[in-house]
Amino acid sequence: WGALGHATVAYVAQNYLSAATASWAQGVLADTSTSYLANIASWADTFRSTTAGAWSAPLHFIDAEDNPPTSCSVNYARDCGATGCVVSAIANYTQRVGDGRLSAADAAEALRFLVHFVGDITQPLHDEAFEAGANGVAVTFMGFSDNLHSDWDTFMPEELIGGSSLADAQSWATTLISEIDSGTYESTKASWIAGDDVGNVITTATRWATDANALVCSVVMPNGAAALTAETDLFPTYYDDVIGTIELQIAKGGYRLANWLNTIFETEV
Ligand code: DCM
Ligand code: DCM
Ligand code: DCM
Ligand code: ZN
Ligand code: ZN
Repeated sequence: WGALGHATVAYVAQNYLSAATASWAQGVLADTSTSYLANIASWADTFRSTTAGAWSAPLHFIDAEDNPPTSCSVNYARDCGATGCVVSAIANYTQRVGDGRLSAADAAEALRFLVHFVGDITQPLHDEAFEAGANGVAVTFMGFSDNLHSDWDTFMPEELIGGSSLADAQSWATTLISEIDSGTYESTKASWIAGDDVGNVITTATRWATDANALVCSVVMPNGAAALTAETDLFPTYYDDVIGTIELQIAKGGYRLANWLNTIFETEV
């Protein structure tokens, strides 16, 4: 996701953190503001673009070597490369953030990475190898010639919300929280976190990746990528078809992140 998506995941998560987990996270991050998770949600994207942080670029995704739209799947042994992937990164930083022996700087870094990667893993194209997560799928959206990945990460969410500031993210999060509490997602939210186990992170995060990867076949490119490249403009028909899934995945990421951090705090810190 882009900055808007990551900050929205963070604000949704903040709403569901226990008071004790929130205090712990504020202490780790040395930020007692009301945007303590949102403020750091995109740090990992800034870091990976630096020379010192280039090693972390593969940790934002898992390149599932499947065959969309015919067949979607994630296989950790097949798909997580030697340099790591979003699943192994979530395992690493889940362990590190609960490890009291780390320096304050390393603990803060672990939490910044974890907040970001639990967001990225819900973006279907971060769980797909085809054309590097569809970065190589040329499309037109709102008159711009861009690629399908950037439309999912950034331009379709921004079209929905009308901006990418923290205030925009907070406003989107408020809407999603009300859908989680008493709306569209009320009856399915339990399934988003069912079986999540901080003691079996690879299994848990592979399930998260598999859930999002399935959407590549069913929602992102149900008729293949060439059909999208051939569209005159993805707006409005394709956008209307997929924007509900984008909202679902952002809500899911935030709700899952909160449960994950609450559980880490209760069981490991
Ligand atoms: N590091 C990491 N994951 C690990 C071990 C280290 O991301 N399992 C990172 C944290 C620091 C850097 O590597 O950015 C150096 O770590 P250390 O503090 O262990 O020297
Ligand atoms: N990305 C991905 N899968 C890949 C390569 C990249 O999901 N195989 C993501 C990471 C960024 C975006 O695509 O969110 C752009 O990556 P880059 O700047 O490395 O092209
Ligand atoms: N952009 C894009 N696809 C869109 C909207 C914008 O590729 N649907 C690109 C064009 C510019 C950059 O994003 O390179 C910033 O656009 P803007 O000035 O519209 O924010
Ligand atoms: Zn991306
Ligand atoms: Zn990322």
